[in-house]
Amino acid sequence: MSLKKCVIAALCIGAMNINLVNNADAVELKEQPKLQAIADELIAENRYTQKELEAVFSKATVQQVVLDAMTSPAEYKFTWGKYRKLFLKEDRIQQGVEFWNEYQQDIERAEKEYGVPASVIVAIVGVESKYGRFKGKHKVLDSLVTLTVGFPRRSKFFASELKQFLILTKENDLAFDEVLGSYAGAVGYPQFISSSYRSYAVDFSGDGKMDLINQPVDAIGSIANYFIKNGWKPGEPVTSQAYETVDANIAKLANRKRKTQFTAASLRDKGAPLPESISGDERLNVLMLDASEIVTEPKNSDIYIVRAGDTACQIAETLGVSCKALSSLNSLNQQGDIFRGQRLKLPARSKKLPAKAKQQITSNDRAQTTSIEGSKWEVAKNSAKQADPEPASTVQERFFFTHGNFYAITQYNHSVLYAMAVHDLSKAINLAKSNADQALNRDSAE
Ligand SMILES: [Ca+2]
Repeated sequence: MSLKKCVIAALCIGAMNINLVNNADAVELKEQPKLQAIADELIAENRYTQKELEAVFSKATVQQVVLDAMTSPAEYKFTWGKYRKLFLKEDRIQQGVEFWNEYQQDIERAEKEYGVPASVIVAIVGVESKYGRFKGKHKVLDSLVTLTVGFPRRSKFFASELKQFLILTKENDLAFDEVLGSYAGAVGYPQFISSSYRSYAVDFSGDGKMDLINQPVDAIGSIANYFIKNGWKPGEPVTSQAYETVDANIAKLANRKRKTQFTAASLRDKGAPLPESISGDERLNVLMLDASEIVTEPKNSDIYIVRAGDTACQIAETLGVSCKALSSLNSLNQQGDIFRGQRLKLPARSKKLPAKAKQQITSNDRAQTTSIEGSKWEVAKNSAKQADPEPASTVQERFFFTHGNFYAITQYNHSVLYAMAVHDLSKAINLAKSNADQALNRDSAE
């Protein structure tokens, strides 16, 4: 099938779900007005000649698999529970610590120079490419050409990215027909799209190249640079603690917006239990995630999910296991620091499980918190109210006070669920890293 026919077919895919192409077809630039328009701009800007561009596009092929990925309904059904299951896995946390250890000097240099926490930089690399393990296997040239000519709904966006990609590859001496990325054209460790690459990539390794595909150090500096250029405020938090219930006046303000909406002072006036460290003029949002997005885990009595107010030894006692064994199995530090939402592996029970504990494990399976929060957070007064019997409908949601830095993360990906996943992963990695460092210090002291 020629591409011309494909494009006409593409206009119908929503209604008819027909195959756009059976086989990858080479592109004839002159037959594609959208591509020729990009070419004309590049020629007018003296970046390419018509002949060069004809050669470029002759290497491009339309990929049905890219269109399938874009139109997959799964794309629009991501819930918080799915995000968490995908990103807050033990291996992603552990590999985050390994990545951090491997590039510690550069990650800490980025934190110092840009003011973006090391753990957030690591979490982004973890969420985006699993620390470089999955940088994408689609030819970016093919993906962007396919989406420009075959995906009308966002054709303008992808045409612009295609133009940026062609400039980028020339500027950075990259082989335009060899660069691989996601089906939407995002590349490298941080999965930058071409326009972000050109705007925010830095040569953090100092070798004269900005290479986000092969140089993790460049990715580290570029992610920090991206955040600082997109409103990251050094030293400020991302979210305050998750609340299961909040004052009715605050609940009325709850929304799903990315941006901050209210001053801390106005929220305090309405009864928000914000930490004193937050100044009155700081702006926040009241974000609500509903029950359909709250994670549900398979029943597994070998795992305990930490709730607000738990301590390691109290959990051990309730569940009839040894506190020492629990701490050792989960590599807890000497203070036994745990965090809300943490999944603790349970050691073999030293005595019969008390009925109360069985009940607790079951309720743990049913009702999960939506956020991992550091143990440093004081337990909210509001959470304590949970003991009161409440109608089911009032415990179907969680509230978060989000800060400007939460918005900065959503600049990377516009989903509030994405930002929450990055935030939670960063906290989990931070804790695992600090535990690993402490264990290392203990070993070397002995
Ligand atoms: Ca470099």
